[in-house]
Amino acid sequence: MSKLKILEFPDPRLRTKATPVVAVDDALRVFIGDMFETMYAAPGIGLAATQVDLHKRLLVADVSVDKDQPHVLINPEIIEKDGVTVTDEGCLSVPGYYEEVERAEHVKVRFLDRDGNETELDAHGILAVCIQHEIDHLDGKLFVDYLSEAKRTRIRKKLEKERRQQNAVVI
Ligand code: GNR
Ligand code: NI
Repeated sequence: MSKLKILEFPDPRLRTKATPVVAVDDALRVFIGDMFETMYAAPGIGLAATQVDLHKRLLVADVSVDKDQPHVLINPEIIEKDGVTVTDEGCLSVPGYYEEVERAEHVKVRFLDRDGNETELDAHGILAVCIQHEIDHLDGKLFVDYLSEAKRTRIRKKLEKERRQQNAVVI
């Protein structure tokens, strides 16, 4: 297994619309293992393939306290959603920033599991929020897109400045 590099806002690759997975094979399962290693190490509760520069419709999530309830969603489709919940969201691709975002409280999602079998999941609360956040990544969308342009620009400038300072250290 290997830990993957997570792309950070405003990297333009995060704006790529991912295309459907066509084969759930051993190579994909190795990559899924790498995504879990990357997500747990970060640590995060979800990770979309887009964030690790694979532009395929694939996400992993584990919102459990003991990190023992892994979910793999391949080609996920939200087929029902209802209710409203507001969460202080963060993102591994927008490190250090947390802002309130409104999303559906419940989603029913249809997807292929890691064996390629079609499955449905009823998700509520933080798992529902996480799945919506990850599917947004697969569509090239970030949680900062729900904020005002002023807030998004402030976050972008601060992250760009941090990046410049980090790069200066290693010269
Ligand atoms: O680790 C994460 N925490 C989180 C908290 C609130 C709402 C969404 C998330 S997802 C995030 C990991 C991540 O960036 N996934 O794309
Ligand atoms: Ni994210």
